Amino acid sequence: MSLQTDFGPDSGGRVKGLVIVKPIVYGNVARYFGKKREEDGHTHQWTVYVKPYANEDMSTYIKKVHFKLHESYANPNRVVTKQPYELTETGWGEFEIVIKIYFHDPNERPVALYHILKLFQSPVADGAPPAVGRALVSESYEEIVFQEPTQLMQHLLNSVKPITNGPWTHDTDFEEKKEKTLQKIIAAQTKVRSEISELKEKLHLAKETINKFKDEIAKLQNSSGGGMLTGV
Ligand code: SLL
Repeated sequence: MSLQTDFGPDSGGRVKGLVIVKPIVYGNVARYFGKKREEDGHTHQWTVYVKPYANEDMSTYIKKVHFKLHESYANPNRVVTKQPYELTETGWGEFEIVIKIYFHDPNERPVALYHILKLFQSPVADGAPPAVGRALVSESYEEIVFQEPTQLMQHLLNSVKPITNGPWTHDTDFEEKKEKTLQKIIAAQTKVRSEISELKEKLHLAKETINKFKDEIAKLQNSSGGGMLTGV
């Protein structure tokens, strides 16, 4: 790549204080065959993927993506060098897939993501009825954070172009998820605050009671001239 040589072996050196964040979505979709396949016992077709959260062509800065599958697969190390960064397979079981993203800049360390391949619908998925005739989706939002990238990487990250001119959507409504998560955090905060103030109130009462008893004891000790308590 001529650009790489333009910037020299150190890719132009690191840009001090610069942070560039690239939001991504990774995960899998899966579809049940409807029955177990005779020849190999496979039950599902699935696709594991990494895609940009925004409508951006990641091939500008991504060199390749490695998908490391379960050892039961013939050649578990699969490399995808072109967009879309995805891999389709069939199988019968769930397992962890290691997704490793390599960048064009050799000075930028690869990033690893861990995804549990999901084939089977959870019994209660957010109270929603099981998806019938529809592919199951299990995906996550993540951000690749480039801390002080090199000049080359800065150049590549800032020259991304859109992939499509059409609409750009995801199976998961991450905005809604974000809002719901935020509401949950606020509700938890409110609960913790009220529990703290309840406990403080209890502590205050307990201290008051202790002081009352201390006073009583002191009074009794004074009135009995410091001798034994004789009972009231
Ligand atoms: C399980 N721990 O027992 C997991 C392993 C492995 C899934 C799941 C192999 C397909 C093939 C396949 O689906 N492996 O190449 O025949 O659930």
